[in-house]
Amino acid sequence: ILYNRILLTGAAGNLGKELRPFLRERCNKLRLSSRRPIDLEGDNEELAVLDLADFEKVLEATKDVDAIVHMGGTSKEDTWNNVLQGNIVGMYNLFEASRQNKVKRVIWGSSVHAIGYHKRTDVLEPDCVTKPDSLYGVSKVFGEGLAQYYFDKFKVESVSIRIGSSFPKVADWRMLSTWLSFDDLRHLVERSLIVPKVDHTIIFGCSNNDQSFWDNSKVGYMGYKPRDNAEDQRPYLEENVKKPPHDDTAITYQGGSFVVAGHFEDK
Ligand code: 15L
Repeated sequence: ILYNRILLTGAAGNLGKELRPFLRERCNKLRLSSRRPIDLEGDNEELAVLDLADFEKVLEATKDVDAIVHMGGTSKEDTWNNVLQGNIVGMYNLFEASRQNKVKRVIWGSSVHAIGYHKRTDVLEPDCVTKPDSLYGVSKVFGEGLAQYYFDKFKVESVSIRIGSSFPKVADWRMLSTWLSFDDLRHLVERSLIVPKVDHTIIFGCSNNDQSFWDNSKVGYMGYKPRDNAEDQRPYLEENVKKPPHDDTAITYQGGSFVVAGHFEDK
């Protein structure tokens, strides 16, 4: 047991679902937040149905919480209003509520899209210059800034995991560099919960990929030792997925297709 009560946001999302059973075993109470009601599974689960943009609800859901694993919000490029409500207002609400309720630590899913306009030939460290590739990426840069601010001023600790591509399998050629297996994701979240002092740490969320764009050696104190390697799935790509042309914008940059996606107008 790592903490008495953990709040998992985005509990019904792709990564929330992968983390839920694992977190359930590491706390006395796992509070799940989701925009829509979901069925409870373990007998130590409880539910908070809420929209992250609603501060009062977020304040209530963070009461008596020791740590937050925040996987909620918008997970792709979207209209400005959806990005604003889900990832900017939502992120502010979560940190402000954490300060008021004295939550010790927030671990959350930042993204490769915070640095997506770096070329794939660059090797990045966690303290590199940010280069968002979308409004979604801008919202992740905001989140990282907010996390740093709440640590510096209020000592709310946090880990911003810049998640690459966390999917069951390596599905395209870019993922040879960006893939994060679910096992490695769980290991990284566990390290983020366990390490005694994280201040505000930014760490790249990727497996031990031969073709990685990222170097986590400056945050070695996190003890993150990914075991999977996207390279093992190259045969699947060779057989099933067409190689993109070398001058494709979407493969020039680390953010892949997000550099060409959008810009969506609000309806
Ligand atoms: C992300 O940030 C998305 O949430 C995810 O669905 C993938 O698109 C990933 O980035 C990626 O770039 O592979």
